Amino acid sequence: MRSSTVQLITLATVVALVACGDASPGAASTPDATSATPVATADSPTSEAAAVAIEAKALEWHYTPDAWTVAAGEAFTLEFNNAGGVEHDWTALKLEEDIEKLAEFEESKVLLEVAEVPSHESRTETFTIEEPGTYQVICTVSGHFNTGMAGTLTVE
Ligand SMILES: [Cu+2]
Repeated sequence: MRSSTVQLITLATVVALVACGDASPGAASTPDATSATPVATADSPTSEAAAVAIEAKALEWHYTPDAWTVAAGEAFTLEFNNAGGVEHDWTALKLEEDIEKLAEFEESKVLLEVAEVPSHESRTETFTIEEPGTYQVICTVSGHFNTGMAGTLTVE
């Protein structure tokens, strides 16, 4: 008698555990999935929109536009489109390294560049600038800066 009672209790416990085990995942996953889905959907567009794109078009002898603004410490892509008839580049100089004429230019002053883009070609590159400030942008091809091929990149 005693042993069969123990067996019944044990069996009942196992059935209860199995029943709980079956019920728990179903009961728990349904509300979790419902509440988690909107959160994940809201997060995804925000993180994907982080890369900022700016454009620069080169003509003789200027950039269009000739002023750009990006956020400090955040990656941005620059699409540089040479719509002109000769080679151009887009070179941002380091802070405090602004020049007045091309003769003052040295490679050591270059912060970043999209170099040597042939006529009617485009380049897209991704950069990140950590330090806020106003950076001078110039075309380093001989004679171009002196005829006004320059712009301003603001990092804020
Ligand atoms: Cu140029």
